[in-house]
Formats: sequence, structure tokens, C-alpha cells
Amino acid sequence: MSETQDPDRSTTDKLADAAASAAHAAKDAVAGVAHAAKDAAGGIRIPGAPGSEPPTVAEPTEPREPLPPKPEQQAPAPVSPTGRDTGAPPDARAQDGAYLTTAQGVRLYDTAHSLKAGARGPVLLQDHHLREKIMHFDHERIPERVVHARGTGAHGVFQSYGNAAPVTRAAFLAEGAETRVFVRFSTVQGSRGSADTVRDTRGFAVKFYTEEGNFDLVGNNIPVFFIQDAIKFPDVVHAVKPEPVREIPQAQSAHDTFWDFVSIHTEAQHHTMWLMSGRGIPHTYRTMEGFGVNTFRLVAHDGATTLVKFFWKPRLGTHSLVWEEAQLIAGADPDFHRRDLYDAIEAGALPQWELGIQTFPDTEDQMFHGIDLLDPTKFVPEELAPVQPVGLLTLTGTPTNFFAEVEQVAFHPGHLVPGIDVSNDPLLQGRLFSYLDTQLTRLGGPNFPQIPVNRPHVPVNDMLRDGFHQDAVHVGNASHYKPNSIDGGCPFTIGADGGGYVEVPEPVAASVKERRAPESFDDHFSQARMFWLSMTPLEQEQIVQAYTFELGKCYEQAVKERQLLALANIDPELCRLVAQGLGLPAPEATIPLADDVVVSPSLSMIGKAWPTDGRRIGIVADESSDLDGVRELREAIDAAGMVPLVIAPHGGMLGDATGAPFPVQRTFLTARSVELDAVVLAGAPAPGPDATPAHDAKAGGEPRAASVDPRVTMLVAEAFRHSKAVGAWGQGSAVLAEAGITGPGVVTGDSPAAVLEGVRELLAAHRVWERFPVRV
Ligand code: HDE
Repeated sequence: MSETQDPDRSTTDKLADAAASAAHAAKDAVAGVAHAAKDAAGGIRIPGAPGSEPPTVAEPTEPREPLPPKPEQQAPAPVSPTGRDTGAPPDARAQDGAYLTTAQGVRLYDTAHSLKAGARGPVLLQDHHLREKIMHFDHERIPERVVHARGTGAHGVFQSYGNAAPVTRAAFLAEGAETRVFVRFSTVQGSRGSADTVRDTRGFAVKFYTEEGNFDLVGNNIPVFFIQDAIKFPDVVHAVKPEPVREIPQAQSAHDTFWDFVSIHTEAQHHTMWLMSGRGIPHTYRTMEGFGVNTFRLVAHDGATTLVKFFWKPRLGTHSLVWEEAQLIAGADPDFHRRDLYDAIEAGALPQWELGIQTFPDTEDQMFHGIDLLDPTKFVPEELAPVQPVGLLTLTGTPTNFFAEVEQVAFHPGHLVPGIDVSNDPLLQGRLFSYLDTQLTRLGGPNFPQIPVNRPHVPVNDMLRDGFHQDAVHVGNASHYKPNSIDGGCPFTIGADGGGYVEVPEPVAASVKERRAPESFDDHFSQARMFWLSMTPLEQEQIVQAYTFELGKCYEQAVKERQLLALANIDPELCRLVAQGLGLPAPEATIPLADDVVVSPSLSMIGKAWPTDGRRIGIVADESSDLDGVRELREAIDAAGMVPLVIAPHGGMLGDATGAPFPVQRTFLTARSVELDAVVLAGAPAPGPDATPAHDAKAGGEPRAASVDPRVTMLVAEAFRHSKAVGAWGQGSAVLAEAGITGPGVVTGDSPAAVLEGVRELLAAHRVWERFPVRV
């Protein structure tokens, strides 16, 4: 084993340059896509079109070939089941021809009537089309993932900076390497149809189709896990999943069995602390950090090894929702995260993350500054080991078919390439077993690596044969056993020099067989305390609120009391505030508080400025508003890489009065502030004809008495409550004044340009956090 040297200053500088240039290259690509999309649409492109061509009102009757995919859609590479480039067009696997056929390709003349003995007679058994159609429909579903069932995915590219080459021989991390990837984000608890914005851990899984075979980095958005040993995974998952008697709750942790488990099983307390912070309710996937969690091992060309932890750092910064917003979105748009990801790609605001590594000397004790690198409930603060960016991930395409790609993608932490090996982290070791096992059931047999999205982009010669859904047509009588002479001895093994995967010859100390964890795994509270103390007062408030909410939803008093005991061992003030909200006495700590905790300011999400790509700005207007100003603002928002959404009393077009109409995206009935990042008022719309509580409860009690449509006032007030930027010019400013909306984060000005400038500055900080008074 050898030690890694700390990167010297010049390496760090080179790295920063490489990062900047790769970011620019990707940015150019982004601009290209966005521009093309806009030109094609002949104006400002608002994402969300369901197809590549606008439909006609009348049902089309003229036969034609299937429409092409939308420009931002990508499909798995056209490689064969054994990794050979087929040279086929990307849509070669799509449906073909203008006419409806059976699965056998026979054209059909009718698909709306079963074959019957007379118009009123019984259906005939010989109707193969009916039988085939219904049989296939009956089997359209496959088991959802036992965890991480709710997810979304996209295609992308990974560009390596090359600075990791001294510590790993992995080809995809060499200088200038570009690798296709498929990424899947997910929640853990909920079922496939559950809401996106629930409080939960998120999955962040990346499949790299490297020139040495597939490498999967199957991570989460929280760097530590609930358990230290895989054998407890069924326990924690059973505890957090809906309770079996009533199958409640869907997709959330605010219930008795979850808090029952984690309050007894205190090694989960560090993870739950992260979960109760903003990390449990990410704003978007684009603003979510990713972590490999488990420690891995890098292997250099000369065989030297380094322990490593992986990170994904979002270019737009790490941001969270506020809790009320998360709850409202779960009702107003349960697909919020999925929609945001696809809309952003469609609008050309391509999401980006830098892959980062923390490296540690591969010492015998596998400790770093007293932190056990094999304990997945611990992490190493960036202040102790800086995260070095080693490449850039850009998501460039939405899937062509969600089921084929996002549902069928199969990740596995054991999908490794030369240069990356595992550590003895007992959680990782169990994961290595689990993922193959789960795919067998979920994807219906052992040939799931042959599903298009899972295929490697390199030659595959594996001697694995037959089985359900075998897609390859293997050649030869003896190619499936070794040694053979009949097939010329093929396939051959090869050592590390020829690209063979050779496990690190790690010495294993003489030991006994036992079911036991090392003593260093006994500390369950010190890093939870570190996290708490590293938060800004505002983030601490949010954590207190989250614990109080979750425990307040529990039925059993004993569960609440036991969790308060755990909080007392983390921090007395945290415990006191949560106890106060629950109406319970705050217990004393049962162990000495960790007093040598060094705080890690990098854990806080507040106080920095970030790019504003893809942010959604609502513009409220009616025919009496400053419509020239609205036109100007739409252009300016679009030019700044953000999305303008016009909100008006009715759908269709606005601007007829001034001659250059533009489309309306939301009405006062359909709009809700939670889907916006900022709201700008271009006028003071009077109550619309539908502003009655019977028609729209948002209109409130006495809508006719108001001078401004009450749903507009509500929209702005709600945005303000969630500390979003609010702007206005002209008559719009009067609305804000009348509604009493003043204070930090309210931008009024003479012109839309001036307002946008102020709003954009606020958006860069994500929210106007100072609007929340702090007591902690
Ligand atoms: Fe997973 N995990 N996991 N997990 N995991 C699965 O595999 C498992 C763990 C993670 O988008 C399953 O294909 C065990 C940690 C992600 O398709 C299953 C243990 C981390 C995804 C499985 C863990 C993860 C999964 C379910 C404890 C963060 C979704 C479906 C030893 C580093 C991947 C599937 C996707 C999925 C098992 C712990 C991340 C059952 C036994 C720690 C992101 O195999």
C-alpha cells in the first residue's frame, strides 16, 4: 500500500483551469441546443411540448411514418447486446412504418372492435389481435424497485480533467477522456407514483459507459447512511416504508415505525440529522449534491492505492425547498423534480456537476484524523480533506422512452473498472451482493445487462449463455466454456497490463469469524453534533421545525420521548426546542456531549451566490398592464438563460390591445407560486370573471370588493412567505404596497430591466433568507 501525496498548489491551479475550460465547452454546447430549439420554435421556447410537432385539431387520417423524437431526447447508444457498435441510427429500436401491425408485423385493419359472432354476439376465441393486445397490456408492469422506486433519469456526458490520473489508472479519468453517461435520481421511500418533494434521502446514480466497460457510481444526496452494516438494511427499510397494517404513510418518514427504529438504533441519528435539514427536501435535482457515501479505493498505474470518497458538486449550488413549499408542491405538482429536470434540458439550461474526490492515504487502520473510513455513518469534513474536482458531468438529453431507459436501467456498486476497487466498508460489501439479486427479480432474469440502456459500449465476451430474454446470438460450439480448443481457445483472460480487472491484493489480518463491529463504530452522536453546530441559525431553525413536525406526526408518546433522548445526546438546545414544540419535557443527555467537535462551515447551504440558469420567473399581467414592458422582460429573462412564464386572467394570448400578442403560460386559476422562483408584477389586474370562491377557492371571501384579483395578491404573498424574490414596476408596485409586501427581497423599479437586474441578484443567492427571523 502506498500513500497519496496532497495535491500541490500548482496542481490545484491547473485543475481549476481545466474545470473552467470544460465548463465553457459544455456551456457552448448548451447554448447551441438552446439556440436551435428557440429558432425552431420561432420565438421564446417554453419547455413542456409533449411531441416533436404540434398536433392538429382534426384527427389525422393521412398515413405517415412515426414522428421523430424531440430535439432534446437521446436514446441508449446503438450498440449490440454484446457491445458492438451497430452503426444504426439512434432511433433504430423505435416503432417503424406508417401502419398498425401485430407484434408479428402483420398489418391490421381494425383495432377498436373484437372479432364477434355478429355485432351483438359473443367474442370469438380465435381473435389473435384481441388476445395479443390484452395479454401484452396485462403484463406491462414490472416490479418497482424495493427502494428508490420513484425516480427520473437523463443522458449526459462526462469530461475528465485528467488530474486524477496520478492516483487512478481508470481510463475515463485520464486527461481529455469523454464518456457517455446515464444518470438516475430518485427518492428512497415512496412508490413509483409518489410525490417528488417529500422529505427523504435522494439517490444519485451514474452509469459511465467507459472504454473499459461500465462503471456505476451509485450514490445518495447525503454523505452518510442510516446503518453501518448491510445486514440491517431490511430493518431500516421496513421501518421507513409505509406501515404494513394500513400502508400509511406514502413516501415520507413522519411516522411511528421510522422514529421507533431510529430512536433505538442510534447509529441512524447522524443520517436523520441531515434528513431533517434542507438536504431532505432538495429544491431541484439540478441543485442537489451527490455523494458516493462508501469509501472506495483508487489504483494507480504502478499499483499504488489511495482511499477515496466521491462527490458530485452542482454548478448551480446546493439548494433546498422550504418545508411548506415542499408540501404544497407535493399536491400542486407531484412531478416537480422530474419536470424541472426535463424542462431545464429542453430549455437548454443543461444541468452540470463536477465530480470531486477526497483522497486519503491507504493506511493499515483506514482512519483519517480519527474518522473511521470504513464507517458509512461518518464523513470527512471538506475542511480536513478538500474535495478536488476531477471532471464535469453535463446532462444533455432527456430519455426517449421512460420505461425502456429510466425503469430498466440497472445500477450496481460492483460495476467497477480497472483503477477503482472497493473497501471493506461492511455496508458496501453487502451492497455488492444485493444489487445483482434485486435485478434478477425486477428485470425478469439474468440477461438484464443486455437491455439497451445497460449495454456496455465495449466488446462483451462473457461466456454467460441462454436464460430469459436472451438478445445475443452467440457464435460457436465452445465459446461458452474454458479451457477449450474447439473455438480456438477464445475467449482469453488478460492481466492488468492488457486492461484486465485485477483486485487489489489487500492483506487481510489474521482474525476470527465473528458477528461484531469495530469499537470505532460505537460513536453515534459526535458527527450529528458537528452537523448541527455547523449550520447557520436559520438552518438550525429549519432542523428544529422538521424534527418537531415529524415527531408531532407520531402517535406514540414513548417514541417521541425516546427520540428526544437521542437529541439530548446531540445538543441540549436542539432537544429543548423540539421538546417545547411537542409539549414534552426535555430530557438530560445520557452520555457526555462531544466537546471537541470542530465545525464544518462548508456544510451550510446559505450565504453564497450561484448561476441562475433555468430559473422560472412568473410575470403577472393583463391587457391593461405595461405589455411592451412584458415583451421586453420576456426577452431579457430568456436571454439570461431563465424561463419566463406569463400569468394572466385567461389562457391563450395577451397583448391583442397593443397589436403584438404573446402566449400565456399560466392563468390565475392554474398558477401557484410554488412552481416559480420569482414573481414580477407588470400591472394591477382587476378581479377576473372567474374570481369567485365557488369557482376558485384561491379567490377568497370577498373577491369583488378587491381592486386587484385576490389570486394575484395570494400568489405574491405566498412567494413572499417562502422568501422568494418579488418584483414590480408601474401599477404592479402599487399592488405590492397595497398588499403590505415590503422588506428585503422586494424589487421595485422604473423599468422591467431594472427590476430584472435586482431579481436576478436575489435569485443568485437562491432565496431572501433574511426574511426569516431567527430565534435559535
Ligand atoms: Fe441501495 N439498493 N442499498 N444504497 N441504492 C438499491 O437496487 C441496498 C445504499 C442506492 O436509480 C436496490 O436496483 C442495500 C447506500 C441508489 O436504480 C437494492 C444497501 C446507497 C439506488 C439496493 C443499500 C444506496 C439503490 C433497489 C445496504 C448510497 C437506486 C433497486 C447495504 C451510497 C439506483 C436496485 C437506481 C437501489 C440495496 C444501501 C444508493 C435493493 C442492501 C448506502 C441510488 O439492490
